[in-house]
Amino acid sequence: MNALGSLLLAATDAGGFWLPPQASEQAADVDWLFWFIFYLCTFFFVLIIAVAGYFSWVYRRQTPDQAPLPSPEHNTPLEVFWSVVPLVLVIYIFYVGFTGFMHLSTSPAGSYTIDVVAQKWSWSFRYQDGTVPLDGKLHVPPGEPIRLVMSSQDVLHSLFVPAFRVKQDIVPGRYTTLWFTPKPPPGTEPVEYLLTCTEYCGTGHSAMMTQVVVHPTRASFEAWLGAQVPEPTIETGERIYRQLCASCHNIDGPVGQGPNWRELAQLLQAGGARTMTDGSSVVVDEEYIRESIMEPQARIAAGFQPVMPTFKGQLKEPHIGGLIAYIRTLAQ
Ligand code: HEC
Ligand SMILES: [Cu+2]
Repeated sequence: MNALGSLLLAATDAGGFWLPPQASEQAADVDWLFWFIFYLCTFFFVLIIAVAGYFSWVYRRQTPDQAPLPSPEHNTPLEVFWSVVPLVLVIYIFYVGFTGFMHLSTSPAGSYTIDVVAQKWSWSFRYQDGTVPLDGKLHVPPGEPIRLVMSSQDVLHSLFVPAFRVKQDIVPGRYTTLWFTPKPPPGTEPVEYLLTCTEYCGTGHSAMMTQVVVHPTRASFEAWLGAQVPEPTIETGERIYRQLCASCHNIDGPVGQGPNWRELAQLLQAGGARTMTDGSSVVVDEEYIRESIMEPQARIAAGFQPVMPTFKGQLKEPHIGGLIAYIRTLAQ
C-alpha cells in the first residue's frame, strides 16, 4: 500500500499512523465501520462547507441598498431526497454495528476460557488448571477464540485491548465476558500488545495496564503454561504478594483485613506464638504459614474475620516456598 493509502486507511495488519495493528480476526470489521463513518462524515463536512461557502459568495449583497431576495418555495422532491438518503445510510450503519455487536457479544462454543480478576490497580489471569502467570501478563494461543470471564474485586473497571478492538466493562458483583481470536504473530516469537483499564477507577488507574502475549503456536503456549511452576525465590513470593495478598495484608501501617506481614515476619523469626479466636495459641512457623494459605479456615487468628480465601489448587509448592522466603525478608 502506498504512503497516501496507509495514511488514509491506516487499517493494516501492521498498524498505521492512526490505528494500532489489527491483531485479532475481529479487528478488520470494527475498523471497516469506523472508516465508513469517518469518510461519510468527511464527505458531508466538505460538501456542506463548500456549498455554504459558494452560496454566501454568489448570493452576497452586492450594493449597500440591495433588498433580500425572496425565499424559495418549499421543494418536496428535494426534501424527500435529503431525508431518505441519510435514513438509508443510518439504517445501514445501525445494521452493520448491531450485527457486529451481536457477533462480539457471543463467544463461539468451545472457546478457550481464561478467568480475569480486576482490582485496584492490577490484573490477574487464571487458567483452567489454576495457573496464575507470575509475569502478570495475559498469555494466549493464536488462531482460536479466547473467552475472558471477568470479575472485579472492588470498583468498576474495563478491559481494553486496542490491537484487538475489544473492550468490556467489569462490574463488581457480576461476571462479564469478552472474546477475540488473536491472529498468529508473523514470526516465530511471541508478540505483545497493550492491555489496559479504560474505566477511571482511582488514583492508580493510569498504571493499571499489562500486556497480552500472543504465542506463535499452540505448542509454544502449552510449553509456557507447563513451565509456570516457578522457582521458589524471593521475587516469586513478592510478586504473588502484590498480586494476590496485598489487598488484605499490609506490611506496615494500618492493619487491613488480615494481619500485617512485618509482624508475621517478626513472629516467624522469633518463633513467637499467635493467639487464635478459640483461645489456643500457635507457634508461627513455616507450617503454620503453609496451613494459613491452603486452609485458612482451619485456624483463625484472634481479632480477625474468617474471610481469607483458600489458595489450594492455585498456589503450588514453589509459590509457597517463595512466599515464605519473601516473608523472611520482612523481619528486619
Ligand atoms: C480477602 C482477604 C485476604 C487475602 C486476599 C489474603 N488473606 Fe491471608 N489472611 C486474611 C485474614 C482475615 C487473616 C486472619 C484470619 C485467619 O487466620 O484466617 C489472614 C491470615 C493469614 C496468615 C496467618 C497470619 C498470622 O499472622 O497469623 C497468613 C500466613 C496469610 N494470611 C497468608 C496469605 C497469603 C500468602 C495470601 C496471598 C496468597 C493471603 N493471605 C491473602 C485475609 C486475606
Ligand atoms: Cu481499573
